Amino acid sequence: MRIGIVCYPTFGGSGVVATELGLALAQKGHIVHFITYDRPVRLRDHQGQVFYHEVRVSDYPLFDYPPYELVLASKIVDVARYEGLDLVHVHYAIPHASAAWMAQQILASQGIRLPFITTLHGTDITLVGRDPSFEPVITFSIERSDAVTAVSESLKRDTYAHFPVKGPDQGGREIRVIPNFVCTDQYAAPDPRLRERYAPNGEKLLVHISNFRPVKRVDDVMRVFARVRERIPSRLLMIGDGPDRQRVEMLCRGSELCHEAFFLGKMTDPEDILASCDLFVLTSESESFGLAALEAMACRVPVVTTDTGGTPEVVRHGISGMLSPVGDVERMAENAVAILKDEATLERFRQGAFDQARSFDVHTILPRYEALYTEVIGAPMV
Ligand code: GMT
Repeated sequence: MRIGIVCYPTFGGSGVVATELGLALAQKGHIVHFITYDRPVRLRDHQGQVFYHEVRVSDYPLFDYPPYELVLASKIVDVARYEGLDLVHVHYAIPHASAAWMAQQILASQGIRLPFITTLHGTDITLVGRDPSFEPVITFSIERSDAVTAVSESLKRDTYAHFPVKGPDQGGREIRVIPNFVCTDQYAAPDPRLRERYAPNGEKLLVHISNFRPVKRVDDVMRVFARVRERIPSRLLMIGDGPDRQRVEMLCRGSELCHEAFFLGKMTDPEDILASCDLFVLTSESESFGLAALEAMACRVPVVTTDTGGTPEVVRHGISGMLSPVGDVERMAENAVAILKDEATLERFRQGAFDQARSFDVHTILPRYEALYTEVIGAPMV
């Protein structure tokens, strides 16, 4: 198949999933065209099956707001016509789904059929998407997509709850759940040099990865760490960057934690570090899936997280990690200590994490996307 993928090229989970999906599809022989405004950060070298088309908005003085969505729609039209796309798969509804719909209409006027699939990732529904200034466009593009997927059952429920989208029982739109995935055979082994650098005295290594937005409650990560280190010698690695990083980093510098917490910034391939850690801490207010937690589990790292949105679909309490209410830092710290308290328990959780990650392996999930593509391409034009 010739597949167009539209996504954010940044470190966010939706861009990572879209990129890994495109790379995995290319490995199976499909031709993949990424259409976005910058080279996706996870787009590694490939073997001629993957193409990247940059969407560049011209800087005209009249534009207080660059019309990205229009240029994206034009680029989808261009790539679809000249590369003969069979379909386009957009990740994150805003503004990709409505741009794909616009491209579809333009192509239809030229006698070309281009089905599009929209994958909902989380904040496009639970946070940004709920803003009334976006709602009508999101509802419309969900209804007009040829197929819609959500990355968790929780996100599917949220979509029906927050948008006036009718379910299949009312003759409306079916949203299929296709969970995010990991390539479990690609993950790195622990690196003794990293442990030597960050945990030179055999401390336990806690790690957090996010975009440091308010929804991640990164202050809670620090609070959990402050409590854990009182009971178990430990260090914390903070990976990523975003609006709350500086404030939290300043708070940390002004406290006794400053020599035990390391802010490492954005990383393209965090798995090298993840594999050397003992516990992943994710304290989000809401999380439709928690891809970073799944990537940690694929590196045999158990997860302490909040019981919110899709996290219980990813992390099994008592097996691959532990769940507790949002904001309950005492409980999260207790959970962390319960996992880290002795090597046998930690090893049991490590194995549980890896086994659970394997149920989200790319080899299991990818065929579900391929089947959906085949179905959508073969469907009659409406
Ligand atoms: O976490 C973010 O805010 C980024 C966002 C994105 O779209 O890049 O992540 C969302 O999509 C990820 C991939 O499907 C999910 O793993 C994250 O749980 C989801 N984030 C939230 O729901 C907050």
